[in-house]
Amino acid sequence: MKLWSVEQKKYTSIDNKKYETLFTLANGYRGLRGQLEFTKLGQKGNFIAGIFDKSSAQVTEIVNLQDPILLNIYIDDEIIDMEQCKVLAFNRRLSMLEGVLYTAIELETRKGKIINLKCERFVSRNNVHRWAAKYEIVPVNFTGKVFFESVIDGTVTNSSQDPMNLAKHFNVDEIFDVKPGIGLKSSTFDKKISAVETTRLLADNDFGNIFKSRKYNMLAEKAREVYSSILTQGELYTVYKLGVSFTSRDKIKNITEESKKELDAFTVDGYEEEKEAHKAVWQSIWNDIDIEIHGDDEAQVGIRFNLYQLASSAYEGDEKISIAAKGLHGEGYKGHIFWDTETFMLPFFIYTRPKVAKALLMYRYNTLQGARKNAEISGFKGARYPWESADEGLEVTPKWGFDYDGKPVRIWTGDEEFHINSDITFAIFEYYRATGDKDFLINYGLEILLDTTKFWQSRVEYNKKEDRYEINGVIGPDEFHEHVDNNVFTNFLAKWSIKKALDLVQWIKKEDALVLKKLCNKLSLNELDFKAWETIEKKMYIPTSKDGKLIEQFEGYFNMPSIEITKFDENGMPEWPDFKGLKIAETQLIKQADVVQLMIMLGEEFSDNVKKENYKYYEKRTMHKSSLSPSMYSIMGITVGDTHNAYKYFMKTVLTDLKDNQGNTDFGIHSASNGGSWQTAIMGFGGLSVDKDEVLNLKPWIPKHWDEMNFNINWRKTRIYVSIRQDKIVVKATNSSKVKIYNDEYNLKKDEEITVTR
Ligand code: IFM
Repeated sequence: MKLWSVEQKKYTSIDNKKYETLFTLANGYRGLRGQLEFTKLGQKGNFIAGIFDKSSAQVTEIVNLQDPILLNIYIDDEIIDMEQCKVLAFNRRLSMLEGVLYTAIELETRKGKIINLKCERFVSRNNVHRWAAKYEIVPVNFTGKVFFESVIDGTVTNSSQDPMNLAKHFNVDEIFDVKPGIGLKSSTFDKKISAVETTRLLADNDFGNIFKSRKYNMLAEKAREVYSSILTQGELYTVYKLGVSFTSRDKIKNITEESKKELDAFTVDGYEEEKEAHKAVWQSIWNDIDIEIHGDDEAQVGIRFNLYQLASSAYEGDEKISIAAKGLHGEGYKGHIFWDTETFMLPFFIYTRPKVAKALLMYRYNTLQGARKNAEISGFKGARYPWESADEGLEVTPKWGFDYDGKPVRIWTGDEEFHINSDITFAIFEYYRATGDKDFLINYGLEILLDTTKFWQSRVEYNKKEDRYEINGVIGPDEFHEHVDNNVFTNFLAKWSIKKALDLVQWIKKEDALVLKKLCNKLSLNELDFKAWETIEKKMYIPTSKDGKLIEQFEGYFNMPSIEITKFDENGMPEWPDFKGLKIAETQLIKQADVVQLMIMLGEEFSDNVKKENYKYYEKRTMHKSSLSPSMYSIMGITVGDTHNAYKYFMKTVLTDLKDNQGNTDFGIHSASNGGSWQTAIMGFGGLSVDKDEVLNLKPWIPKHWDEMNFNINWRKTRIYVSIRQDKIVVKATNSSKVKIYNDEYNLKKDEEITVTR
């Protein structure tokens, strides 16, 4: 169990927000932050994917909806409250295997009454509309009256602890009595998206109901039902809170009625039955996604935590939602979707749960209209995906932020971080290459590719003097440097993407010429455009050093003062060097992997020597101020045979939230670093890559103190099992397949296990 759990052993209210993030329960449809019922300190969160609103906020943001979790327990007139009672025992444990949060506490009230509580909570994966909690209660030293007060709180706001940004995003439309049970229906201000939460308290003990009397109230924006009971000292009592949620996004006629019906059905099925079904779904998810690490418990729990959070954040049942940078775990980055999804998380889904990968890519297809609008607004053609995206694909990056003194700071990423377009097209090919899903490529991927290429065509600038195409005034992945010209990451991927579009045009002409005809019509494209694309692709400028070995992150980068990192903190991460009176942006220090990121994404485009030289150069200048960075350096280090930092970067990534090493776990999970953790394990330690001839290649290296690492991946409808030990590699496939191990080719027969010794 230890290797499947995340535990909190001590209660300190200052840590509540962090643990609420770590203990969030989510099923991709929705996320409920792991707030403890018995405290008011923290930042509650009920997010349903796809529900965004702007109204009085700075930009469109994910809506923190009415809170259905609240349960107050009173012993006579004393409320059970962590801050008012003496905490005699405390333990919280997230079982990642089951997707269940367990809480065990013993509290003594100010009048000396001791109560023992064992609680469970889950957000169902079996039926995404259901969630539930169970409370086992023992009055330790008293017999007497206890009240159970269940509340749905409609007073919730976003940014509740940030006075300048506090905003309410919904109206409470209806509060109702489900007799028994309560309901609250809300609707967002801008788009009038309705959400209904209904809950019911049940006291289903061996001898039946323990509730004596019930009272229902509507208190302003809160729905409330209270039950009284007489509890006997030393006896065990069980109370359940069942919850059901529907929204108008579910395309159901009457969501209030549906919610009541579903609550009855849930009551009939019962808590335990739903929990078992939920656990069974998690078990099957784990069969797809687990990575076993033997010989390093911290790494084992760490990697599972990241896999768990990725799987929790996605839902294949809705192709109009994607995973936010902070998952369904908090309001950080306003619930916006970044390149984090395609570049960091998607590989995990492509290789373990391809249906989810497709749904995530469909979100981009379904937001193409917004991307077209972005291009138009900024004076370009085609489709320009937003750097930060919400429900429509429109650019929602805030234009301004504020520094500590309240001084406005212009945020340029939404204006200049163009590489998002190619991050998406890159992901489309990654998906297609691993799944062979032609239907997706023809009906959706192709349109994205053509329209984003049309954008590049209008965005590039021709430099007559140098006879080359340039992309100027951009921000690359390294966000320390703004308004730069010819960022290699941006230019190289745009060039790669244009080439892919041209290849695809040739391919579709043979495969299904009608599709191309229709698309040319729809997107106003013709052969002259394709000719222009060819020229742009050939003449795209890629800055390098004079000897061609070092890639210059952007034009002029090598002329800036070179300040190297020489000091590291106790975790081996860089400390700020002396800037010698310069601003960061005036130095070669970078925030996160940029050139190295490119060499990982397009590994086959760069020689081993180029990778090595660039890794060495940029590692000394990368501050890893984004959680997206260390994983990329871990993978590249292993690739170029410099393994001395690989484990350190891996642990930094997998423990990003568990150790809160970016200091902002309070605001949500770091989803990209969840994805980076998977990539480091599989592409770094597993050494998985795909050759130019599209054969899987494994070149594993695992840290000396690991005994073995085992995982599964899906490759073109075949599941491949890989076990890496210090002295050998064991591989097995569910269909006959070809794999390379350290560049030697093996033809696996169906279900045959091969062992390659090192
Ligand atoms: O997308 C990232 C970006 O690369 C660095 N800043 C945080 C963003 C969201 O995670």
